Amino acid sequence: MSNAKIAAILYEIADLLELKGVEFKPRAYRRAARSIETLGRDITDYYKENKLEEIPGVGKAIAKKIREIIETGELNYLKQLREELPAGLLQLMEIPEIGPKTAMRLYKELKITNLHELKKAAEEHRIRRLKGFGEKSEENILKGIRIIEQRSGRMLLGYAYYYGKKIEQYIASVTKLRTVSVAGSLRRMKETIGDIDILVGSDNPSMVMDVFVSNPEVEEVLARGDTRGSVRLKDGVQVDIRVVSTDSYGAALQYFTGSKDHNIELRRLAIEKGYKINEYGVFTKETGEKIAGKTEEEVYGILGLDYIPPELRENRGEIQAAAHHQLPHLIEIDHIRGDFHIHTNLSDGSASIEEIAEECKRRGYEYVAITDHSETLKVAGGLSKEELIKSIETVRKINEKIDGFRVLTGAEVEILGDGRLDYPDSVLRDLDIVVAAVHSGFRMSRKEMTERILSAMANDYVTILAHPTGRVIEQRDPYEVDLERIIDEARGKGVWLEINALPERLDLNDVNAKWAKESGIMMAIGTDAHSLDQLNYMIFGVATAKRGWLEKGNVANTLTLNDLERVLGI
Ligand code: DGT
Ligand code: CA
Ligand code: CA
Repeated sequence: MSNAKIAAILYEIADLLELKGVEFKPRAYRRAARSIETLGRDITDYYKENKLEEIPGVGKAIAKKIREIIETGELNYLKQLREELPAGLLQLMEIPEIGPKTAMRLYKELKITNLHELKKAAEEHRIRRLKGFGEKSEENILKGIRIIEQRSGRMLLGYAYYYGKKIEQYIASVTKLRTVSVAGSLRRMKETIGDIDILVGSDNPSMVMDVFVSNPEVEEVLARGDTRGSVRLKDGVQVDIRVVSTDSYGAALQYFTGSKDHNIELRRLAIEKGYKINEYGVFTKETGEKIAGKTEEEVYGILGLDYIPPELRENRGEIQAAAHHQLPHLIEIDHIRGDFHIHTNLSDGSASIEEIAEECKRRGYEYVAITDHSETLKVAGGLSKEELIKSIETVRKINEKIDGFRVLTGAEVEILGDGRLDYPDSVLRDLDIVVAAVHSGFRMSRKEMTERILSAMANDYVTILAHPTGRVIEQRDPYEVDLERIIDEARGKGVWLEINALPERLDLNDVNAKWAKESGIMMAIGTDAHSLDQLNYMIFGVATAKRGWLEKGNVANTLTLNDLERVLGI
């Protein structure tokens, strides 16, 4: 049991007591926690020597608790406190605007129990309606949440992406340079991003740095050197920049794109071939002569490798494959001809079927499936049978008006607890696309959950299994499920597994998508869009597919409308 862990427990007690409105005690716990953190010696030594009470701030009561923690690894008192209040309330108090009293009010009046719910309430302007709150406090709360999201580690790809692109475009357009790119995990399109890295190739670095810090989005310049710098944007996002000479741009882009594991493997290969590789270029070991560095293609080429797309650079076999000219021909966004998962204003979305159809057509799609929620999911405006049948009629009328495009009828149908679907077969039969989904009862055993999903997949009308593992990134772990059996069933029944493109889902994820591909499964990307803007999430679905090594032929959205109609018999 480390000093840090024991201190953390005492801090948590302090916070919980504060929430409960207990006076004085929180301060005592914090004082003890702080002195344990900075003890400079292992606290278990004090324990063994029976000298815990010699630590500043540790009295009889706290010493007793520390002994319990060291002896049992747990603390009953903390358990009890935790049971009295939702754990997420503690996170609320990390926002400067929110003290214990406010946290309790948000809990009691708006039933907010964690940061996620707080964010939602602020975004939906429910907080400003509380007495004593206003628009300003709502804004401050949102700002506080963003900073915490930053601090607590990683941003969602869907969040970092727009900032990265904006800054990339700003620098490129002001400097007129073509050698400007995001790098790091963002260029690899990883599902979460630690910080945003920008790389610029230029022989005038001070000009580039001037442009970088002049971006109107910049709130604070954290560091500014000759060739590297760091800023914080107004929303709290941190961006790092490096400027390298143009003849090293390719080597630097390769190096700073990572991943680290990919780079380590590449360096090993370079050494094997008698070269040295770093962010400046590839050099011969003997004479130190530079033999590549201007472009990434050159760098990979000199090592005997085909060009490796950034999404694959995770050291999952891509270097081997590139050496043997066996890299996959990755799917691209331009291959996408339609979207299989959309919500309209008939359930909890904001756009009408017609607006969605027009927007999808404008994007060059050939089809879109309308998949509102089913009856049981009342919180999300699930459609009754009658409403669904009426919407099928609406779709038919739109299809009569619109040329060279087809709106597919569909539904995102709840998989009920016992594996039955939320509409009878007599209704499902009339739909072009049935997306089956689990939105409740996540806590089943692995066996129960697997059986539940398998029995839903056994229904002949199911086209797609939505977000197959149910995870929500950094909010909810995947439910317990035997994915191998799901994959087998999908292959046997011809059910497509979804790559749900919502930034907080990305489910299947990259690794599971690769597994499904290798198992011969067809996948379908669904944006799960609830507005026209969210149709853009297709980028993240495709990125996940690429990271899963998927080719055009592995993804149903690349089918032409004709082929799709033939495959589905619709
Ligand atoms: P992140 O920011 O945590 O989402 O992940 P990355 O991959 O963007 O990592 P970051 O920002 O620390 O560094 C950017 C890239 O720089 C990283 O992907 C690979 C390269 N890099 C950083 N440190 C090392 C290192 O120690 N060795 C090697 N070979 N490459 C490194
Ligand atoms: Ca990074
Ligand atoms: Ca970085």
